[in-house]
Amino acid sequence: MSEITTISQQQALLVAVVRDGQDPRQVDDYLDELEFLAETAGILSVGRITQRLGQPNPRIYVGPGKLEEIAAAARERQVDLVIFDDELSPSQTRNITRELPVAIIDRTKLILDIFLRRATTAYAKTQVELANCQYMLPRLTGMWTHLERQRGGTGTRGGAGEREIETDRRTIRNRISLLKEELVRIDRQMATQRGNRGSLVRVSLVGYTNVGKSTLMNLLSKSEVLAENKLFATLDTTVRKVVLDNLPFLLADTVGFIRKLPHQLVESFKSTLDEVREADLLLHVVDISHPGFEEQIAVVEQTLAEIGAGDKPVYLVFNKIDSYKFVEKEADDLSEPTRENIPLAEMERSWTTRSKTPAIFISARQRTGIDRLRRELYHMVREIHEGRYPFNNFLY
Ligand SMILES: Nc1nc2c(ncn2[C@@H]2O[C@H](COP(=O)(O)OP(=O)(O)OP(=O)(O)O)[C@@H](O)[C@H]2O)c(=O)[nH]1
Ligand SMILES: [Mg+2]
Repeated sequence: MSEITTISQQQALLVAVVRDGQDPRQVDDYLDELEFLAETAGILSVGRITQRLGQPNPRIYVGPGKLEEIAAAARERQVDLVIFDDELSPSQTRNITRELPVAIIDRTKLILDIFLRRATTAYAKTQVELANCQYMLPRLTGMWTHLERQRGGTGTRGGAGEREIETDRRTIRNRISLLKEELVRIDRQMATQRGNRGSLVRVSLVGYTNVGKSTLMNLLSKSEVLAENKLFATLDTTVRKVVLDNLPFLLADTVGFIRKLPHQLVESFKSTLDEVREADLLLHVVDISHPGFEEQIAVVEQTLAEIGAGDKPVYLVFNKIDSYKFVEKEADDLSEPTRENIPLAEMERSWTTRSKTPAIFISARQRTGIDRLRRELYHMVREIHEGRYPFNNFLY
């Protein structure tokens, strides 16, 4: 939906709270990710401000002194907005808006804005608009909305009276019921479509955003799904029939996951994710060149559990081995080895032997390991198929 604030070509300050016990390197990774999210939304990040706290301040997210520092930095650098790395509560949003000279946006709204822009099909648009309305409803005061703009409001400052806000709320509530009805209708249609797919084994590509799921989909199914170096390039599930050595199965490419994926989005993408929930096998794609890949695996596993797909058989596909960085440790360096100090071969050995989950190391870009991936996938699909149809030799 284009009516609600979308932002472009603006400059922003990034703000994050570092929880006690969090490794500063990890916080850097988090802010890199927030910067990448901002970039995907067309926003240039010009500075980062962090504060170490046990928990974010319930009233204003950071401490009062820190908020003054942020206000001063925003003025000095003449940024257009401040981005917070967590979802702010409606009251935090109001309180912070009062203290800062520029507009604010939180991680959830940033992700919602990216989804709003990237949604192309009617289905994805409906899902995203619903999530966005649910997010906006309790935040109508203090946030700049299209409704304010329409009546010539004052930009970032809430100038609307209580009555007008009540009208806005009613408008949004009505819109929410309409969107929900629309989704129920499409859901029914989609369920029928899935039902019509018959008895083929279903495999779903899942994983963190930007790890190479669509690239792999294109490689395995010879299709042309959009793959690019942006977060959330894929919002709609694409399903293709793939045939390996006479063995046909269905392969689905799905929306990527991310840390703190807004719950409104998970909720409204429920049916898109039904494809994952109903899959026989998940290809969990991991970007091994990303410094935080282990945490990304955990985020994906947690999200899978949340949508009720936590107990599916998984094949771990470690992608992007071509950009894996290895830094040899100096002999006199006695510090704990970090991930960069582990050679790829050792990483591979430990993942393929240590876990019960089958794993493979590949590069979709350079096509390394793809034949082996096809072979192993063939055997897994075949096993599922034979388990289901013991008397069917599936040579169609
Ligand atoms: N270096 C390297 N880059 C890769 C590889 N595979 C994919 N990429 C790049 O990674 C970026 C993301 O690829 P996608 O296939 O769009 O990733 P995705 O997981 O579908 O991402 P979303 O749909 O946004 O969740 C693109 O720029 C790809 O070219 C690989 O093996 N090595
Ligand atoms: Mg994709």
